[in-house]
Amino acid sequence: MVIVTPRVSLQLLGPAWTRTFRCLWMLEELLQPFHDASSSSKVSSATAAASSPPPFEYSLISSAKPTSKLVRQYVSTGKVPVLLVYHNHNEARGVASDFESQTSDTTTTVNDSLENSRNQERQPDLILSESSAINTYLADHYGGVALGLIPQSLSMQQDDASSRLHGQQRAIYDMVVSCISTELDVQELWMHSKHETMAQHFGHVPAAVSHARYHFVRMNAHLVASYLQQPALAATATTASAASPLDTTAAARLYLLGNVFTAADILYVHCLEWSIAIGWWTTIKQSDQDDSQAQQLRLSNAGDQQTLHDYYKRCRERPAFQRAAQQRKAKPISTTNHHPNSKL
Ligand SMILES: N[C@@H](CCC(=O)N[C@@H](CS)C(=O)NCC(=O)O)C(=O)O
Repeated sequence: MVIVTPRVSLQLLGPAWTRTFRCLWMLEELLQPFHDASSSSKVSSATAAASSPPPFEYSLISSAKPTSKLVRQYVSTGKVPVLLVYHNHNEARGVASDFESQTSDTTTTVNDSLENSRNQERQPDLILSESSAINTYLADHYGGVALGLIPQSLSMQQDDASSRLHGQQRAIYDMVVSCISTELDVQELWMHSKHETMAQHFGHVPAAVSHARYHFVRMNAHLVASYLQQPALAATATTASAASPLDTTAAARLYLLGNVFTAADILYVHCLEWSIAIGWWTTIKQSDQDDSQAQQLRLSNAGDQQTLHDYYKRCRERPAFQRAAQQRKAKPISTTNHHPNSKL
């Protein structure tokens, strides 16, 4: 009997309570058609495409903590997540299984073990850091375009109207991802981590934190008004595939880029989760019940607030999110990040 195995083995380094969760969620979204195909009578164009085995298998190396020796072996900054890509999964299997079998040991033992096994194994074919770059790579290479998780980029060979439209949508995807990464994540949420959560290392700077919070509200208002409350982008039905984010509808869209969930939503929802963990935003019901929370994220009107709340809920109800969250094991996003120079 011929056993068909995935062609690629992926290892995702980082605890699920860190930004690693974004990539974990993406991996589960890419595997969704295979879950659908194995479950009863659900048939769709996506599940039809899942009649072959998944194009990859992955393991989450959750004990690869930020700044740890293990992570620094691959990325000198020690930042997680890190994605290791191995073509020919048989050769990589030893590393993953050796490592995971010892994750209950101390960090030092685990790291030493991995270092030893790693020396005997081949290097990954690709090492990637930066959560949004990882997700873009995963979606581009492992079926994300067909699932609508990322708009197809413009092919140099196909300069017809349909390709141009997809190319434009890809540029909008890049714009939204860049906006969330550099504004919400770095300038606002990270500013809170740095100057409040880790104030003992970076200094307590209340003015910087309150300014960051003000801009966090501003950027959310922008994302709601410019994306979530806009109709899905104009496209003719004939140019949009079933799974394309380019759906047409006069109603407000379901997701940031249209009526199809994309990697931009993963990034945004993760930032919203983070903002909840630090008390910058609660769901409408909670905040309505408690006036003392009036300082928390308030968009310009109740409609905006409701839009964001519904969107947040909708995204988190996705089966792929649920599976990823299961791996996070209900641990909240950490608000006690490690100092960059700490040795774990
Ligand atoms: N822009 C990076 C940020 C990565 C990052 O800062 N990760 C944190 C954990 S969520 C980390 O590893 N921190 C350790 C450090 O800053 O040294 C991404 O999106 O992946």
